[in-house]
Amino acid sequence: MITSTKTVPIQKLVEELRTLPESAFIPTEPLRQFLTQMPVDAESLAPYLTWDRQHYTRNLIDRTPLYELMAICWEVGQESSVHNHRDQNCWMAVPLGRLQVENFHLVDQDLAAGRSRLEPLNTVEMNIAHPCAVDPADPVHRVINPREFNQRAVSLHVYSRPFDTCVVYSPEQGTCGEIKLHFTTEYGKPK
Ligand code: 2CO
Ligand code: FE2
Repeated sequence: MITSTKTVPIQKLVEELRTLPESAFIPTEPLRQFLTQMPVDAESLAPYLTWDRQHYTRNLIDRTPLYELMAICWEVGQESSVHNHRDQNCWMAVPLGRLQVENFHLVDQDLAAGRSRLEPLNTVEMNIAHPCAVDPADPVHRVINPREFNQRAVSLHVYSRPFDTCVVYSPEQGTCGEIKLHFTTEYGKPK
């Protein structure tokens, strides 16, 4: 059986997120289900979509003290570093294309010494029907738009609370370090 859910404009998702109390951002499953029931119409994201052959772009849509919402644009073959989310919860929905999330277990890390050990856990696919939440118990991951998918992708990220730094890891070299995160556009305007 084919089931379809009507898409909503991004403004509708923003309105809904803004009604949520702090407690709605603590367990991950209810908000993941909420995103499943509210797939966003990719056309409504037009003001927030920017593309760069060198790096995925980060485009801020909304921010409150509780959460931030951004659109991330992935050219074919682009991927993020392996990274954490600073102990903040994260939900990702994919209004356009398909993406993989590769999850890792952090065995140990010494940030001051720049050393870490990671073990691969699993890889899951996200698409319009399947949003995902980062597992707070194993939050280290990378997002990949595999070359073989052969299409651009856009993901919507809800982070609660907002964060602007993260730790990036090299699983091969056993290194890690802190980086600052930057937006390409904010509220539809170049930064
Ligand atoms: N967390 C990365 C970022 O905010 C994107 S990878 O998926 O969460 O740049
Ligand atoms: Fe991430």
